[in-house]
Amino acid sequence: MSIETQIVDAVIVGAGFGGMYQLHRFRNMGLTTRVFDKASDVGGTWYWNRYPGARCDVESMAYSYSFSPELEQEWQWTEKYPTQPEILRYAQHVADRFDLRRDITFDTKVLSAHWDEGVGRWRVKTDGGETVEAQFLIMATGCLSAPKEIDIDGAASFRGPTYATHSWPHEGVDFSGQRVAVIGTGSSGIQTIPEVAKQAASMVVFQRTPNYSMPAQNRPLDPDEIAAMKAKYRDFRKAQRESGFGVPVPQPTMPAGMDTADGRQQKFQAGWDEGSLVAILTSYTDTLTNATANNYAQEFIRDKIRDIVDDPQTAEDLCPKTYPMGTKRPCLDTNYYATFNRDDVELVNLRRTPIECITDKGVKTTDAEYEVDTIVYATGFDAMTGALTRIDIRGKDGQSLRDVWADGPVSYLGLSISGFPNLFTVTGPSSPSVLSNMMVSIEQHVDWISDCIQWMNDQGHTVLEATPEAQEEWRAHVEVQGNLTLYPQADSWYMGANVPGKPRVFMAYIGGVGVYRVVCDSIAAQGYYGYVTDGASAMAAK
Ligand code: NA7
Repeated sequence: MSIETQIVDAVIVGAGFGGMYQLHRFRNMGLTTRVFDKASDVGGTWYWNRYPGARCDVESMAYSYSFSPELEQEWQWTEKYPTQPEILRYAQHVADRFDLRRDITFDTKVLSAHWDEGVGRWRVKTDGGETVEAQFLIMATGCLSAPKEIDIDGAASFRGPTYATHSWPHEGVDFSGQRVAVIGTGSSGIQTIPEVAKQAASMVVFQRTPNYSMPAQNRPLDPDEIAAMKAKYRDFRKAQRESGFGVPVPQPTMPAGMDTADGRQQKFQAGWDEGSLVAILTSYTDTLTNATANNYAQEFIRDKIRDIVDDPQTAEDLCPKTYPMGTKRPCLDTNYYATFNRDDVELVNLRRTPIECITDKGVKTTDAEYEVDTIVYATGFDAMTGALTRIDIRGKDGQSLRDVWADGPVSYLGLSISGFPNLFTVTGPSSPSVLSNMMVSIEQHVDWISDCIQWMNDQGHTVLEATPEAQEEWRAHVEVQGNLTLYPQADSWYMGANVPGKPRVFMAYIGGVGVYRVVCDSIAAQGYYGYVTDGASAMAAK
């Protein structure tokens, strides 16, 4: 049976926080919209990443939508840092409150999206056999949503159950009495290791690169502080939008080298006690740009690790030494380092003894075979580009996004790609995205995209495309900005370095969300500088 092709104004791929807000905006603009998501409900990253200990590293009252003051006032967060179940409940509440689900098709993957120049529409095909045509295509597919494939030999031969942090079973996992291996010590590993260790009979943690982590200092929220924030929410939101990371923090006043050793110790200690991802990074003006300044912060964290961890060799193995602090995503934890003081937890340093393969019984390194009952993979994502290139996206002249990005992603503002008309990426590569509070970046992108489409409709334009020249101008700017920092020195997922064969490109804009917003607003105010549009005569295409 063939299903008739539906024609709508917009297709949105993804029903996480980006896709949900975009749908809400489009509805208010009167656009007919279809949203597709492979999950069975809203929530995006928070739908999938249900591993024990999963929590946001941005404070709950800051990691929430600002577009509805009523929503802001009625929702009650319970902890300083929200857990995954609480964030998912929030997403579900938003879906209910704004009646979003009626335009979202769940359990459905978008397989391809091809631009049809003749009619000026995207032809979108799903694994449900449906074809939808849309004037606009919005990719709200998330920055960390395409899991990295397991690149360890023999993974399929293990006879016990395996779990991946990025797609955790909804019913949870009981690790009681189990010998558990955890592979990966990024943010997901660092959050889940202490929780699983509490349950398991024993645990072996396989660490390739140690991370800089700080205690989250999480705690229940006090009713008075909730009320105080709700009273000043409008001002707080403004400060978020104008900040660097989407989290208002005091501006640093001096380079680290100009402070005394005691002064530095006090500032770093204050950041450590505060339990904030950016506090130590923003203690000085040059922590992310000057190797010596960065080393002060590194040493502070390494000393903390040595203080917390009893066994000197384990402590040294947990100390990151091969890249500047902050250039791989730093982590917040709850009892991560102290977990290695448990008699039933062992750390294996894969730099000394690399994994050779997974066997039927467990994990084999160059030194030993570790027999376990269960393996947990916390091995990360094909970040920033994976969710986009895994869909067969073809723009003008049939050119494929995979080919266009073969040497690394290029994009105008992280919003548009030359050669791909009427396609917008929410928090795409070369926008601040992962270097910011995602909620702030998502709302800014969705608002900008919505305003742009409104402008097109008002002007009678039906097609808009970034020029190659403007895209190159932005690409070069992002590269220059990145090269002023220490970020390119790390083998991070920001650089694509975690996925074998992926081109090495710094994929985020480091100028800060406040500056970036000014740039985007200026581009809009100039009649969308860097874009070409069709004339009013092309209205017939719709
Ligand atoms: P990350 O941060 O990419 O961490 C993945 C971890 O898995 C990291 O420690 C990797 O070591 C390790 N890894 C990956 N592949 C292997 C293999 N083959 N062998 C051993 N170890 C491996 O992903 P997360 O899910 O923790 O966090 C992603 C983001 O989500 C996080 O930054 C937050 O923004 C939210 P490596 O460092 O590559 O040596």
